[in-house]
Amino acid sequence: KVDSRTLGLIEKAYASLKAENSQSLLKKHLTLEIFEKIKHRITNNGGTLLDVIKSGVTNPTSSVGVYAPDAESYTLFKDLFDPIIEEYHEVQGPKIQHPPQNFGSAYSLGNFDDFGQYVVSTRVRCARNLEGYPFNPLLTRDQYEEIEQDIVNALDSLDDDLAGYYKPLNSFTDEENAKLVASHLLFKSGDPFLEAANACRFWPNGRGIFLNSDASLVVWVNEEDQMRIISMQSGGDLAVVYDRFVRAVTALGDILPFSHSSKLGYLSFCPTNLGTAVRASVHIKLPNLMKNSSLLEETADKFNLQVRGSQGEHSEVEGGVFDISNRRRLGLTEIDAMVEMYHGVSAIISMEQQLE
Ligand code: ADP
Ligand code: CIR
Repeated sequence: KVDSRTLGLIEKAYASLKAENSQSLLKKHLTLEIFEKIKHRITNNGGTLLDVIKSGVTNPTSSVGVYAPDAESYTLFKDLFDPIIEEYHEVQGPKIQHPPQNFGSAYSLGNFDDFGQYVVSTRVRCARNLEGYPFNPLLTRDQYEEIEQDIVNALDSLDDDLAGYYKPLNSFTDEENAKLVASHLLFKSGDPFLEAANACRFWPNGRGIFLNSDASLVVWVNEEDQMRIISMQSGGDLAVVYDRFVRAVTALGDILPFSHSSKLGYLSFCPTNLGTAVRASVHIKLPNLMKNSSLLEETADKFNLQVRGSQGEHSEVEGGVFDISNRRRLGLTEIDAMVEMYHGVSAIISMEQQLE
């Protein structure tokens, strides 16, 4: 059971959640009944309901609002997590299920846009965490550095086009850092959602990025998740980007023990990234649809796509560049998530062309 001081903070957080105006899934699903049932609970690593809800309570603009301090929290606090997972991933059927991993064949996907008219660049990423460690808010500085070292050792074994080098975040000057963020290779510092979730302790220590020689394979270490494995390049050749992604994830998975559960698939800090943990996105220019944002939103929704801004989540659309990706990651296989995105983005491109 949580100590009385923490319980006081949990009660206070709940009261402020109830008082604030928020569209978050946290606010919607943390009913008084569920709150009373789970507020005393604590995981073996010391994770509490405060760790789960603090980001959403501190940031009323959250769309989701919860994070898991460790793998066990997904079971201990499932009365809150399950309805959020069901709604975000549009889980069909009476219970949450996730199929076994299936990367399928990259060549069931194609190239969006051979003439480079719409698609600026294509990116496929997944989240991975290491078995045996909790997530951000419960990690010690030593554990961050241990995880970093284990990942760097594994990255060292990548060869051919995947081979590259690791750079710790604390080795970058402010200018280098800003340049890498602007070119979409590096994560931002100071994300208010992560900060409130206690995910930025000891920053920038234990954090960094790996880049292969042409920056088409990027690995983020100890940001939101312990690993984000990213394949990206300019243009719209989704098949090539996905093929590289699958080769990198498979090679790293042969060495590193990824945190996984049969019900939820790959385990991640944010419940939106469970399951396949895959987000496949294009940066895309849609001048006609831009003039009709409700039509774009409606179409994206119909194809289970999510629209983000030009600098990622919670950013604005700049220069007419949208980030469009699959929204569901759990309850379908990797290749199904990719095909869903491929069909949806292709449909959006056709619609844009019809508006000419
Ligand atoms: P994540 O993809 O890791 O969930 P974000 O939405 O914050 O998180 O995006 C991370 C970075 O990746 C941002 O700089 C974003 O602009 C960039 N990005 C996303 N999709 C693409 C793409 N198709 N091409 C280039 N950069 C991209
Ligand atoms: C939020 O709740 O808005 C942030 N904690 C981020 C949630 C992840 N969002 C998403 O759609 N993948």
